[in-house]
Amino acid sequence: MDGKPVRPAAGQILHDLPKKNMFKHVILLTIVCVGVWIMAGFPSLCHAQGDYTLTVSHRVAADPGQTNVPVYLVLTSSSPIGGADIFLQYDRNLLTCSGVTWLTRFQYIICDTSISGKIRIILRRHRADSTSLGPLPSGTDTLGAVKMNVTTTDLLADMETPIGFWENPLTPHEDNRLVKSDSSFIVPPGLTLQEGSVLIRHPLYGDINDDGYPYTIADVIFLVNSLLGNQSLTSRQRANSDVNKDGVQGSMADFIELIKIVAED
Ligand SMILES: [Ca+2]
Ligand SMILES: [Ca+2]
Repeated sequence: MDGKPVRPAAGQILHDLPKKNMFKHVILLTIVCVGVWIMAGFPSLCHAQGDYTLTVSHRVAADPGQTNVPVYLVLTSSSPIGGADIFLQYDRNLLTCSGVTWLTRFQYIICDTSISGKIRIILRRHRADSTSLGPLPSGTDTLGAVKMNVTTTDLLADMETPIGFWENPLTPHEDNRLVKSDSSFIVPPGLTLQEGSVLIRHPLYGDINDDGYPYTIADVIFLVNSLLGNQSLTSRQRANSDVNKDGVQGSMADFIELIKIVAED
């Protein structure tokens, strides 16, 4: 009445206090709930969209001249998969594809290795007129292995050569893709493609018995026994036996070159 602000009674303050605290608690609870949703709910939302990866074996060690070196194709998927289209490319000057073996069953397989440096693969778990093989369950499967023959050329040092995924600019769709059980496709970036490689180890020429010491009497004896058919060589020993570096391993010409160098020492 006298114009002064009316101070709330002590009882009124005590009555308002729980309401204010409750308001704060509601805001706090909302923040916590949103945080929990982001931490727990959002990742599951990503998972629902799917995690799909095609991986080629990385740094597969091989020797010059080695044949049928397996380079594995691995599929990881977060939902069932009915098939895959894969287009690989590699350096045809260093590697040659000698074939493909399958470790996962498919009813329909096309594997075209006729173009040097390219491998085109089409895999389907079941034909349109058959349902005897269901889709691959989610998880990780080794689909198969591309087998590679390695050049015998002297590369002067260790060399890692990639085996990657290729997209043909002339095809109207992605060449690398997965087929879901509802016949829809999963393509990059939804599908991660991890390229692999072969690591070609440089030989220690002249070290036929692979003991770390080249051009010794023991190496001569080892190569003689190999030429006589009494000694089989590992891929490393065969690579080391190309003493004259002409790309022909363990030949009579290599033996003559080996004798010459050992005699000079
Ligand atoms: Ca040796
Ligand atoms: Ca040779």
